[in-house]
Amino acid sequence: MNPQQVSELAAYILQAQDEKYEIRKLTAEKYPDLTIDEAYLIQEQLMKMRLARGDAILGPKMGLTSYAKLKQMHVTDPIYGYIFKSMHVPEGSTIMLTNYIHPKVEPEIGFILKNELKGPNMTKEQVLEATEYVFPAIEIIDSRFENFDFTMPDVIADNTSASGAVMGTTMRKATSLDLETIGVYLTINGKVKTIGAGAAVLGHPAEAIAALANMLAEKGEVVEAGQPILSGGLTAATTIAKGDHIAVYFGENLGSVEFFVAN
Ligand code: OOG
Ligand code: MG
Repeated sequence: MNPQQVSELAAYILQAQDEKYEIRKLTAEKYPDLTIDEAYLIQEQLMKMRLARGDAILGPKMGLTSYAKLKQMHVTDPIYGYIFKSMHVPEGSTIMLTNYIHPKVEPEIGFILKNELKGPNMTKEQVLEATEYVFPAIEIIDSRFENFDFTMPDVIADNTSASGAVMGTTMRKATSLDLETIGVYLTINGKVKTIGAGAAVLGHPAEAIAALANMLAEKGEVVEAGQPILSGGLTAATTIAKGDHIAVYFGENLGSVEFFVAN
């Protein structure tokens, strides 16, 4: 794949994201053999295009880190992408469905590091040592592909369906919680839709941050301190609709997060 093809595909995805319409997945027609490495090049190009127009990176995210997510999306491995400033949804605020294509929500545990993390061979223990706080979050994902259907390279090129992040204001020391047994449930209009526990994410959510550091190390990059990092959906994702009130509740005093969808 040459640089011009990478740019064309990034522009194709970005336009769908900007104008809120579904596109055919890249592997459906012209690029059935798209590789994971090529897909990350497209993601990187997409990122450059966003930065060039004044957007900024809020922090990295891991995706497809739980069995529930892998099974729901029919894929096999964790991936990473980036949450941008333009995707930030203030806690308790109301979003417009027209700003999305077919959004879904998932409960996540966020991390903020006090020290940068440099792979390879990063361990969960090293992640916990480097963690300043964990916080509760809801990610809004919105695949640009028809029917939310994609292969691994497609979803990587599409910046892991990143579309919105609602970050809770509760900040806890990671070492003060049991992040394996911590429970979580997500409600829509007061009805419980999904339930999970911290261990759903790679056995321990800090493993997702270690995996991020180890993947970034292949490119000579680090996980920076001070940025919010999402460790991946703890449960399958849930579709949202007009008028919904979405809330996520964590155990261990990690608190809750909520937002609304306008009518
Ligand atoms: C890909 C993004 C996955 C997560 O937390 O697992 C993700 C998708 O499911 O569309 O963000
Ligand atoms: Mg997610």
